[in-house]
Amino acid sequence: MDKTIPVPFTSVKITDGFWKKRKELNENVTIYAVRDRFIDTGRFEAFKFNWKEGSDIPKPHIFWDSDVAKWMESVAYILAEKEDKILRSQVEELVSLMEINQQEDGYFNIAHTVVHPEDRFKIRNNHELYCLGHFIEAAVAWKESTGSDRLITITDKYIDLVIRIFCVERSAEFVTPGHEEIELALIRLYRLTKNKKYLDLALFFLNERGLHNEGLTDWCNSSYNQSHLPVRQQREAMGHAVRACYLYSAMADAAKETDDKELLDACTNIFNDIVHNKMYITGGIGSSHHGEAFTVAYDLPNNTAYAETCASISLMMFADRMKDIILDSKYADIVEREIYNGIISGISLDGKAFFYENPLEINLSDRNKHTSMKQEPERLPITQRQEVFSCSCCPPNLTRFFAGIGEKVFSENNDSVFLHQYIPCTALMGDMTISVETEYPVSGKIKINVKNGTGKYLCVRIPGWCENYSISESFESVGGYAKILIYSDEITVFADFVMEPVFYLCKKDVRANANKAALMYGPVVYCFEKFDNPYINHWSLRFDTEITPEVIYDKNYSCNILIAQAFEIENSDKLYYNIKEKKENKVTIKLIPYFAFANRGESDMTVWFNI
Ligand code: FUB
Ligand code: ZN
Repeated sequence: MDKTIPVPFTSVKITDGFWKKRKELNENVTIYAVRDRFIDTGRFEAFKFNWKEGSDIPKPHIFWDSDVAKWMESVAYILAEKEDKILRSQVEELVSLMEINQQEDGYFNIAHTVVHPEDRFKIRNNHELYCLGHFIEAAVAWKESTGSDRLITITDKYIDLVIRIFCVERSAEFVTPGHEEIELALIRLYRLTKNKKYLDLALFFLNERGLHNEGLTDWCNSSYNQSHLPVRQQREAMGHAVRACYLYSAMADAAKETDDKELLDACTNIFNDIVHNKMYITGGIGSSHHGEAFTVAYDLPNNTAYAETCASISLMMFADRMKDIILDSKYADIVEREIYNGIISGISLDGKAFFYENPLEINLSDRNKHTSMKQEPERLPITQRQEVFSCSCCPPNLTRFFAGIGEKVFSENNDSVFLHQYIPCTALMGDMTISVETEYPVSGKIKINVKNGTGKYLCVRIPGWCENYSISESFESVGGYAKILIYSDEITVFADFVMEPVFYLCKKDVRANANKAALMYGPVVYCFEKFDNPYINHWSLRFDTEITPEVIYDKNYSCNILIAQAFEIENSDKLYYNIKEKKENKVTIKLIPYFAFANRGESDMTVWFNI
């Protein structure tokens, strides 16, 4: 294994550009917007444990705890860079309520204490261990950011109870969690504390999965929560996409911590299955609403794409972990695909509203067409983002993603530092300081200054999309990275990963994309919105792939837009007509970054065009 360790968010300061704007929006708007919706819906109030049958406050839901935990984790990352007394005191207030309401034996779960205590550790899909996992992640981030142990103390006590009930007494009515998350969280806690009991519990849950005939219910097969096989025998991505990728992330972590090649082999096979067979060009995964799940290879419909925002975040997490175990730039390439497309399409440009599902095509005429019926037969994704959902897992997953993005930039080992994501920043690694300047993803020009790293190597990722590049220093190409010797106390490296609009085709097995192309510029996927092309139906176009689209910077998106050439078929008076009567007109089409769709009202949209 080629192991590296991510340079922590506490050591990386984002200084400029696309991500600085996104981070500031998160800190100034989104974190408050999500908090306010969580207050309105009763998620914060629930921490008072004061719900009773008949009371007029909202009834706590089984995984509200996790929504708030992710919000707390987000605040931890924010506080590492910038003091915010309001956010800090709100988290401290929640922690105080947790201290007060934690049960004597260590248990902490709101719904399973005040709503249905009789179900404690009885129903596998009830998310108790999932919620604990998110509290553990919040506890780790809170400790790393603020130095406070308060959340760690709470979660440690609860973990001791879980060890007793699940591993020693085996008195719970299931063996492994119905929604994975605690496994990766425990390994995070182990890495922070070096306390082996956390790693052992994570390994217990991983090793027991698939051995107990669990998971099969009246509504799902055991593969829904990846319990169909022991984890080391799994080769394909199956089931609920977020559950799956949280599990695969933990498997990668465990493989790394224990040098388990068999487990790593399962991870590499599953990763390849996802990216070769089951992933949208935007990085979206889990193509079906039914079970929020992976289906079969090449089933990637565009207009019904589920592609949950959390699922993209979870694949980014999996890929990001793999990049720290295997020296192959394809892993950081997927992180990049996610962060510029399938993750951030989940949030509006004003930072206040969210998509849970991220379709790749919208045809408004598909809605309300069954005029004689009360309900549409087909379920389609919503067309405008919402401020909150009854199941609101995605918004706080986004707040923690933006706040913690710094940790995705670098990783290091004894002799090298790896630059994976091109984000303007300064990072401190011991005595070494690295600063990155770039307008990425507007351009692929990067300036990297390294101080006090003499004798080490700087390895910069050569993006998978890039056909032409230059690097100012001599380098050796290793695993898709340019490996450059840092030969003096200060060196400055200039890299130019030439960005050009590129038309992409899709493997012919994907029926939805037959004879179609999508446009990318660097890592960014583009889309057509009728809003920009008001008199044109996207399905009546044929793109002229011989003419390279024009690239124009648009400050509304902090990104480029593309102007492409196409042919539009002329309409006919007749429903059916002889092909000899076919006429086409040249048209100019404006395309915007996919992540920015649905920010100006409802509109037809597509990522894939006829060619
Ligand atoms: O079940 C908890 C979260 O809600 C999942 O991770 C999401 O997919 C949604 O089901
Ligand atoms: Zn979600």
